[in-house]
Amino acid sequence: MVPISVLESLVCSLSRTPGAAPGWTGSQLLTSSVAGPPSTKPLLRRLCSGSRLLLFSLGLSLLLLVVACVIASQNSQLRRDLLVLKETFHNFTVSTEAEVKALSTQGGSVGRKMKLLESQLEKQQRELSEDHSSLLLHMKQFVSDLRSLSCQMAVLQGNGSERTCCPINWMEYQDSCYWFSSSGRSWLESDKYCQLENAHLVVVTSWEEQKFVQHHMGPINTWIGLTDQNGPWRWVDGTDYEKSFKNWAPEQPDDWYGHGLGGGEDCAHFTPDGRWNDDICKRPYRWVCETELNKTS
Ligand SMILES: [Ca+2]
Ligand SMILES: [Ca+2]
Repeated sequence: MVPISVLESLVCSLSRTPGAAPGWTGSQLLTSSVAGPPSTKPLLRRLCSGSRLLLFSLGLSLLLLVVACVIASQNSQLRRDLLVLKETFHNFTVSTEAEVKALSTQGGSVGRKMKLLESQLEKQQRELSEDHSSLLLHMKQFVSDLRSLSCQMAVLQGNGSERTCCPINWMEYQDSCYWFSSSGRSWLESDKYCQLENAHLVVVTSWEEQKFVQHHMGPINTWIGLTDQNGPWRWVDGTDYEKSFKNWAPEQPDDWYGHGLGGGEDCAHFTPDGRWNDDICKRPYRWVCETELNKTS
């Protein structure tokens, strides 16, 4: 395929022959050739020159055709390469998405396992901490028992004239020793039990002592060493009732006769909320014994 502009330029080249004056047309050339013998040679030259140009233009056209074919071929190859590239990219994208999904799934699984391990670890740490606390408590108790035992030995060797430590299974608090019953007896039997232990029913003389006893007995009726069986209210160890700590429940003591069991109410006890009430002394309530340290027993 030869562009029209190329052909036009070829024709123009034909019209411009060597030796011809600028501005001559083809018809002038023909007229000049048929005019006489002197112009035969230039005409042949012109003809020869025209054939070369024609061959040249044909060759050029062929070359352009070849170039066009090569370009078309390369274009086709490029399109095929592009298609292959697109397909490869598509495959790559699909496989990458699949891998990302697989990684995400694996990541979730690993995260769940990590959380499980963390919770197990926390549980074990808690258990270990509880065991440690329990062990410390037992150690403290063991040391306390040992001290108490050695103290008891010293008391026995020295005829027990002075109490410097609490008996085994008694609890020490602010210069006193306490023993908490786990069964119920009447007030009189409870008082007798404590006396046999060289102690007395607990005498509560402060809010701290009230809370201590309450804490170790729990919410349950508990006899204390306060009675008005033989006159006015008195503490069993002689502590002044009028001047000392009190924690009566509202409208108590009321010496109530309404129970119909004979008599009123002459013995004091902790009610489940810790406040005091007077009740019939023969009720089987739990009790607490107390003995003071560093005191001749
Ligand atoms: Ca006391
Ligand atoms: Ca009462």
